[in-house]
Amino acid sequence: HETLIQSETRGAVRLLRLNRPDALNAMTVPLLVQLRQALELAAQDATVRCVLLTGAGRAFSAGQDLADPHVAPTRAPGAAPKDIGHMLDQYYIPLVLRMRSLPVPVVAAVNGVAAGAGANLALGADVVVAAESASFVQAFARIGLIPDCGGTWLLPRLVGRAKALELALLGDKLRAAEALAMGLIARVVPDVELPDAAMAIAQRLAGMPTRALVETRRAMDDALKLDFEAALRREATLQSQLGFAHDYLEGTAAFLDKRPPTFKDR
Ligand code: T3D
Repeated sequence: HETLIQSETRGAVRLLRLNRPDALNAMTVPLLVQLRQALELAAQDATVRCVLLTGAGRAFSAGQDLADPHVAPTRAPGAAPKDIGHMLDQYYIPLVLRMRSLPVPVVAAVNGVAAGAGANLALGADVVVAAESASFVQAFARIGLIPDCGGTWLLPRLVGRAKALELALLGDKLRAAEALAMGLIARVVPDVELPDAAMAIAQRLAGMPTRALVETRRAMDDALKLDFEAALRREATLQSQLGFAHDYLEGTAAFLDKRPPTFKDR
């Protein structure tokens, strides 16, 4: 079948590239299925310590393929409307949950426009790096939908209610520099530098204590629904577990011995 997700391994980094460049990497059912499978393979491969997600061609992803017969409203008179919630339940939600719970950190290298589900998939990564010419579009309201793939959860947390609603309601194209300025993404680099810069971040993360990184993501997400004291106690529980793990012993020993650490927990 068609390779809609290109997968490459460089050291401990698994690079996954959305690969429908002629359609701006718009998401179809086969693409969503292949991406989920690729994430599952990365999750199960103990040699993978970071996933780097990017797009082929000039876009990261234009979001749901609006011409896909699975979701496109049938214009023929009398045709039954399609339940796009079913599409979310079947394909998008498992994909996004798989990414957000991956046992390794996820870096998104946003190489061009990221619209709709494509934008929110990228924004759900742990570290989002964008090319200067990249942009983010909450395209949903323009076609009569609400932000999905976690947009309603992510946007207000990342940029606050005022900016989140402005982005979601107007659906304007947000340039990478503005996205950075409002705290939506972590870093912007010149276009030609994006592949190497994102790979360098991914390689650094891959050399770090994976389990601690993943617990950091989880603790931060969990803390959003806890009060301050509960967050303190949850930190203590997780810290207690990490304190018994190999990487803490190795990290402290390497520090005291003034040598580079070799982490292996995952
Ligand atoms: O439906 C469900 O299952 C629920 C889930 C929904 C999740 C969603 O993602 S909803 C949001 C879907 N995405 C959009 O609404 C974005 C639509 N696209 C755009 O707004 C623009 O194309 C972009 C901002 C992404 C890029 O603009 P630009 O000017 O760089 O390119 P363009 O000329 O508009 O697009 C180039 C081609 O790609 C064009 O086709 P053509 O004229 O060359 O034959 C365009 O129609 C096509 N294209 C772009 N986005 C999509 C698409 N074709 C199908 N689906 C798309 N999403």
